[in-house]
Amino acid sequence: MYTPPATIDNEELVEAFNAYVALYNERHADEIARGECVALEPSASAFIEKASGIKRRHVIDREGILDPERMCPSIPDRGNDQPSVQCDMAVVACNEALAQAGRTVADVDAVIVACSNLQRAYPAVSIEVQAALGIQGFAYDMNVACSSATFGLQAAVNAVENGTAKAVLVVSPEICSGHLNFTDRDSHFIFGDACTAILVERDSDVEANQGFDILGTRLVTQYSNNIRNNFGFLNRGDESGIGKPDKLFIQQGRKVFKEVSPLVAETIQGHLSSLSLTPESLRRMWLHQANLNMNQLIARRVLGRDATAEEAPVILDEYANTSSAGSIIAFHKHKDDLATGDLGVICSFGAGYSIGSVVVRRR
Ligand code: CO8
Repeated sequence: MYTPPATIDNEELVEAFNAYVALYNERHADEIARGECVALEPSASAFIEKASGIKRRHVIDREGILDPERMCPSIPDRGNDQPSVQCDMAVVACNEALAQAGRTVADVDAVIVACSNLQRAYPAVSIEVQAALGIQGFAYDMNVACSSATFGLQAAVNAVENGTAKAVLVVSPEICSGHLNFTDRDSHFIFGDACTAILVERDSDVEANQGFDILGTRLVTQYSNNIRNNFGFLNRGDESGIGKPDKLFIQQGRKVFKEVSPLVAETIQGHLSSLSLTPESLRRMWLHQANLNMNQLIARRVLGRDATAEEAPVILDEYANTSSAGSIIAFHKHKDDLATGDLGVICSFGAGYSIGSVVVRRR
């Protein structure tokens, strides 16, 4: 994985948010007094940690986010002859994945960039990453929001199984700070930035005791407007909508929590059962990292009891929600203690709604 070096803890984020709120309320004092405008309310770090489990987040840029006059990352535009920000992140993560697998770029013939937001429409970021790494073959981008990485894993498994590729890099450069509304009290604390990469190869190409077998993948989608972002190429067709909150991340957090949690638990249970496995046989669940309470509820529903921190590890405190990278970061940081034959499930969930379950076994 690639982790941006800069971090923002809850106290720093709340201090900047509350300075923005004071400025806003001061500047709109007359309209607020006349009842034409609603005064903004301050945020609180104690609420953030209790409601979400998040303590800090890594970000591409701190200064812009913490500037009460700006409230968004400051990421300078780059010329077309420079690598894009997402390409830079992806190359670091891919090189680490290859080194861990004992492979070189010559062993890889496909790249899938799977993430929530791409920094441009075209050319595909994945093709830029492919060129930057020097990989022969093909590449494409895909987006299924928080489930991009697990859906990307299934696409990679399909390619390896049907022979269109022999080894596929699935890379998720998530710059969530780019589309988070840092002036929205309900969600300003939710996201962080990171990039993960996974190498998927044919079973016969992997040495004994190396990596994980993918026993199966299961994808589920169900349409919902409860997590939405209307930013897109048609925005300029109606200038009145430009800059409105719906052109960034918006959600009905409570509804998401209530609707998605049971769906995720059912998906994992159904997936395990289709593989003739039981929840008791799981050594670990690497769940999507959006909300600590949500993960505890899902793990409890799957296992029929509370999960230990070892059974359902949490990286939210350090990284916040990194969209599709979250469950893969949990996997990356909490996989080395597994013994040959140990079973686990990587499970993402998020906008769409979309759920991706990947059952793996330590080789
Ligand atoms: N500080 C202090 N108080 C606050 C704050 C704040 N910052 N925000 C809200 N409050 C108050 C509210 O006003 C409310 O007060 P009252 O009870 O008096 O009305 C009280 O706290 C409770 O508010 P909520 O009901 O909103 O709080 P919740 O307990 O529901 O917690 C969460 C909010 C943390 C957002 C929670 O609902 C949650 O995490 N839900 C799950 C959401 C989820 O998993 N979403 C997944 C989205 S991620 C995804 O799919 C990827 C999308 C693509 C990536 C986008 C990148 C930007």
